[in-house]
Amino acid sequence: MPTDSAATGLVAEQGGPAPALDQLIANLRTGPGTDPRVAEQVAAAAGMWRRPVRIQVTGRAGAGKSTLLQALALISAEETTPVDEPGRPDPVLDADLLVYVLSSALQPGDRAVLARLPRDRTVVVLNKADAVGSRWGDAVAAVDQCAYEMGMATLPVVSELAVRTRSGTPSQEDLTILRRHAATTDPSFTLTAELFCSPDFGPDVADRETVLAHWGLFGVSTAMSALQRDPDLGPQTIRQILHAVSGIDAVHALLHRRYERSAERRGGEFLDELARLAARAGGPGAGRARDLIEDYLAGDEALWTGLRAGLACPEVVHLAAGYPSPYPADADDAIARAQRWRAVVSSDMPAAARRAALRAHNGYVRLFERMSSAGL
Ligand SMILES: Nc1nc2c(ncn2[C@@H]2O[C@H](COP(=O)(O)OP(=O)(O)OP(=O)(O)O)[C@@H](O)[C@H]2O)c(=O)[nH]1
Ligand SMILES: [Mg+2]
Repeated sequence: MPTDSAATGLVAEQGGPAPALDQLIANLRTGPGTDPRVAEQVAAAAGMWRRPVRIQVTGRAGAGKSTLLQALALISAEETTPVDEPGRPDPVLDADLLVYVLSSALQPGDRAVLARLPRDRTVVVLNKADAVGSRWGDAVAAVDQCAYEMGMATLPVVSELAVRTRSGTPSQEDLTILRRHAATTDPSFTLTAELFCSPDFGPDVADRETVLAHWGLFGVSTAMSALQRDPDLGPQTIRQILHAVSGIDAVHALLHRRYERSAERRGGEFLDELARLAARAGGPGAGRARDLIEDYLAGDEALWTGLRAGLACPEVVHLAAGYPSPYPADADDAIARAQRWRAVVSSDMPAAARRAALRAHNGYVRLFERMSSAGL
């Protein structure tokens, strides 16, 4: 929740506490004009909205699914069986969010699977980026090619190194061994594990095997480059460098954003379901359920949920990309945003986009009202 919104008490965190919703369910259960059947339907819909976002990590056999999961430490994510396995059906990929792991490059089998996956719910991770070409730029080029070809967000990562920096820091002994060789100018030294451990480079073969086992070839060569420039770098700094080059933080950040977006979209589906329940709850002899639900839908909490769902809608998400926060800075910002979304509502964009824009518009109008009356 943005801190500035706490003052107005307007904004319920997505999937977080929703006092007005809890009140609605309580009123439907026990208040005047009770309708327990509708109460249970609303409670079930709220449960669907609030359930954790499901993440599946998939890809071909040996792509690095387990290693990536370990590097991300996402408890709610599950690894699927491998895709594109001869004689075996592909796993059912139906999670809210899919992480597709590539092993160094896009293979024809990957293309066939990716082409069937929903673009707005899939993130592609090019793992083993250390094994692509001879430098990081080669991995970035492969990532760009995949993003362009498949039209999906793609990031490079070295999961194996990220797992190592998650669980430990280089020891002083590791660094002593690496410093000893930091002056080695032979460019082939860190090219392969065999060369790195070759007796040609001195008698400390066992030491080099140990440090290689701790940090892998990519970790060793990255740490050596850093130590060549500054032999005084300490264990924590080397760990930070290795963690940074693993690329895992960018994957984390993207997944976090997609995770939020998925929850926000489900908020929109929840409001749609409430509107359906309200429509069905009317008619002769009906209690007050319809009025209660409609009051809730017109309230601040539901308008904020709708605003977030509107901004997260795939058809308009690019239009909201410039917002530092979904929450406006002040009343002027709120009304400027409302006007901009109003223009989208009356544009010739597809119906889903205009519907999302209407939700954003209505939310910003309400925030404008609250912010201007609160004198903010
Ligand atoms: N060079 C390199 N190797 C990696 C990287 N990530 C994983 N590996 C290696 O790739 C192999 C397969 O990794 P896993 O994580 O078991 O792959 P997986 O997709 O879970 O494999 P299955 O579950 O058998 O389909 C292991 O030997 C890992 O050590 C990486 O970033 N770079
Ligand atoms: Mg595995």
